[in-house]
Formats: sequence, C-alpha cells, structure tokens
Amino acid sequence: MDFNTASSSDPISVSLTASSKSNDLTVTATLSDSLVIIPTYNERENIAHMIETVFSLEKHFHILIVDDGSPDATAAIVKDLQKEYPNSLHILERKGKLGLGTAYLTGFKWGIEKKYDYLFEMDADFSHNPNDLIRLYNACAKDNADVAVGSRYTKGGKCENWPLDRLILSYGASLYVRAITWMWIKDPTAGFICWKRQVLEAIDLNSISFVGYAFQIEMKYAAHSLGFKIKELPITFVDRILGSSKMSKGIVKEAILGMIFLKKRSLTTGWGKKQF
Ligand SMILES: Nc1nc2c(ncn2[C@@H]2O[C@H](COP(=O)(O)OP(=O)(O)OP(=O)(O)O)[C@@H](O)[C@H]2O)c(=O)[nH]1
Ligand SMILES: [Mg+2]
Repeated sequence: MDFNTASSSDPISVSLTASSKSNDLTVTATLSDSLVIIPTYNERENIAHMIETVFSLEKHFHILIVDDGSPDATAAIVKDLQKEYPNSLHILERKGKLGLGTAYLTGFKWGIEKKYDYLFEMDADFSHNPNDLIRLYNACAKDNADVAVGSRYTKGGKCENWPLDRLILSYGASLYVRAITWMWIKDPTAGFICWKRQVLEAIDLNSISFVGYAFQIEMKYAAHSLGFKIKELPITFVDRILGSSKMSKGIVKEAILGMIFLKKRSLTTGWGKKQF
C-alpha cells in the first residue's frame, strides 16, 4: 500500500510509504523551512547537476526554478526531475526572457505565500557553491541576521577565474554603490542571499523597479533602509564553466544610472510596507 499526503503546493508536506508485506511504516520526511529560488535562462548544461547537488546537502532545502521559456528546454529537464522529487522541486514557467529581477520577485511571492521561513537567491551556473547555502542559512536561523549575503569582497571572499575586466567592473560597481548610498555592504551586487521571510514581507515587492545587477542593489538597499540586519559571509565566486553569460550593457547601464534614482527614493518614499 502506498499513500502520499504530499502536495506539490505545500512546503510542509510528508510522504508516507507503508509496506503491506512487512507491516513496516517507512516515513520519508520532505519538510523544509527553506526555499532556494534559481532563475534560469538556457541552463541545460547546469540545471540537473545543480538540483541534485542541492538535494544531496546535509540540510533539506526545497527548490523553485523560475524559467523564462529557455529555448534550450531547461524546463523540460526540471519537469523530468520533478518525478523524482515531487514534493521538493517546483517550477514556475514564464513565457519569455523577462529578466532576473522579476524572476526573483515572482519566486519571492510564491515562497512567501507558501510560508517558507528562509528564501534564497542562487544562480544556476555554479558560480555560487551550493554548499554555502548552509552557512547562509545558519547566519539567519542561528546567528540572528535578517539577511545573509554571500560576499566576494568581504575579508576571506574571492573571485576565481574571472576575467580582469569583469572583476574591475564588479568591484568598481561595489565602490560606486557604497559611495552613493552610504550602505556599507562590501558586495552590494551579490546574488547569493538568504532572506528571512519577514524581510521580504516588509518590503513592498511591487515597487522594486530594477531587473539586473541594480535589482540586487535595490533589494539590499530596501532591507537596509528598513533597518534589517544584513550580514556578509565570505564566499569564493567561480566563473561559470558551462553555458553562456546573460550579462549585457543594458544591465550595467541600469546599475550606473539607477543608483541616483535609488538614493533619491531612499530620501523620499522608501520601499517599505511598514516604516520602522
Ligand atoms: N528566469 C530568468 N533567469 C535569468 C535571466 N537572466 C539570467 N538568468 C539566470 O540568472 C542567473 C545569473 O545569470 P548569469 O548569466 O549567470 O549572470 P552573471 O552571473 O552575471 O554572468 P556570468 O556568470 O558571466 O554568466 C543564471 O542562473 C541565469 O540562468 C532571465 O532573464 N530570466
Ligand atoms: Mg553567472
């Protein structure tokens, strides 16, 4: 006899398998308080390995893939794996390439509705080491941070195999952001993050306006402006080995010009549903 109480829309779900031969009851818990959101666009070389790696970690995380109609059929690979992980692996499919920022916002809203306590941002391309998910989780769940950021530029953090021009652009952006916003986060464009749900609930997500690197800065600036505690943890960021980059000049331009807008906004309306 097999019975399964799990619903793919319910993060707090339990699968039960009972064997009628032995009368043994085997309980496989698929509970998780944590959702790792991974936006994907043409990541067929990486996605299966990434999903398997996250599910092999000591702590059990759920995964939400937000795929933007990848022409390389990334979504089909994910849907195939859902047969193996029906309760832990989720996918939202959007029709076209709508940008990383809106992919995360869609994922955040989904995860908030399902009441996950910790929501993570992580790239599909292994630039972020999935093993670090546990350190980010512990910073929020045990060490009292509201937001934990995997940081390349805090002491102990580094970038591996990045071309010099990318490194200069990224590090230069971090100095520029710090000079304009006075937000003393060493890696404001970082995209490897653990958010406590309460932080995402406090930010008016509908008012987040940027889609590329500027999205990462805007989210941190919103949390910072609302008085949440942001902790940086050193990570080693590795340049992608498989697949191709979606970086564009438009993304860089958005970040450069967007900072002025963000500074102005922080002095006027802010981002909060609640003002502290
Ligand atoms: N859903 C969705 N995902 C995206 C989009 N653009 C990028 N991504 C994903 O977001 C993550 C980060 O994108 P990357 O192309 O790796 O960007 P990057 O890390 O700045 O650049 P490289 O590492 O040099 O490739 C990856 O998992 C991408 O597949 C998008 O428009 N929609
Ligand atoms: Mg990348």
